[in-house]
Amino acid sequence: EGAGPQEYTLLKMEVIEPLPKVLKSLQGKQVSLVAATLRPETMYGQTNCWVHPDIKYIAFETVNDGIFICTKRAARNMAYQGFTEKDGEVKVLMEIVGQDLLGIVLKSPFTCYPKIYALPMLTIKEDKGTGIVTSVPSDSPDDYAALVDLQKKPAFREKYGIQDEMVLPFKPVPILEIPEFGNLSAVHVYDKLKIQSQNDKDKLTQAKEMVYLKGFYDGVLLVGEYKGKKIQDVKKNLQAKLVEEKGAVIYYE
Ligand code: A2H
Repeated sequence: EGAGPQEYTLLKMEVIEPLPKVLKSLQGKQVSLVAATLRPETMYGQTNCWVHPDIKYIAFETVNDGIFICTKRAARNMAYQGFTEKDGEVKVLMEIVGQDLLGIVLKSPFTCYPKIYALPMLTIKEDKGTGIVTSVPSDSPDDYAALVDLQKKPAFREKYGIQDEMVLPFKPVPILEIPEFGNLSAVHVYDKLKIQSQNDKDKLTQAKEMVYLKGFYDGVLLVGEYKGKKIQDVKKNLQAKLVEEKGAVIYYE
């Protein structure tokens, strides 16, 4: 990783009312699970949100964007970036373990699915981003592998209390055309490398390297107002559009 701070697009995945039991005390407020992404141009393809069942998250109040749910570590960073009333200070409203966020219903900007669900991903790192990830299985090999794990393994769903309708209807959406990989590049490399699960670490690293460079330089959008344009030319515009429409904020770490 480079010397300077990394810029992320922080996507606001808003909890749909009525709030679930664990979040009842926040009723009446706008509550969002916030996900750090490097790929704002892929948000058209979101199918779900990922949380780690064992990671501890907090809810805290921001000045302009309602209540955020993320790791305490990320909230502290945000407190030094103007997200909270007092610089450097996070007022923790609630602590929640990931397990208790599973199955929560969300709406998220740009995706064609009006409702998506928070689902378990076991490879989320506690010390990166917000500990919450938005899932784009068309273009992220990690996301596709984790979604297939849930779709193929009823016992895995059962273990975490995930209902079939939270998982089975959600198909990867063709949003980017990448030369040689087609319009579902993550699916293409997953099949090609014969990836078995989200824990197939070495192959997933290889898969990510294969898709990333090609996607960035030669990928073309298939949907939205920049349909037909190259990603590298419109990535910044799409990030700006998300921010303007209050669907995202910029975050550094
Ligand atoms: B990306 P970098 Cl379509 N643990 O967003 C594991 N992964 C995390 C994370 C965490 N705590 N926080 C963020 N991420 C993921 C979209 C995407 C991403 C696509 C393709 C590739 C891709 C949709 N998921 O990332 O180490 C987030 O997933 C490939 C690495 O800071 C975020 O962008 O470079 C990316 O990893 C940030 O990883």
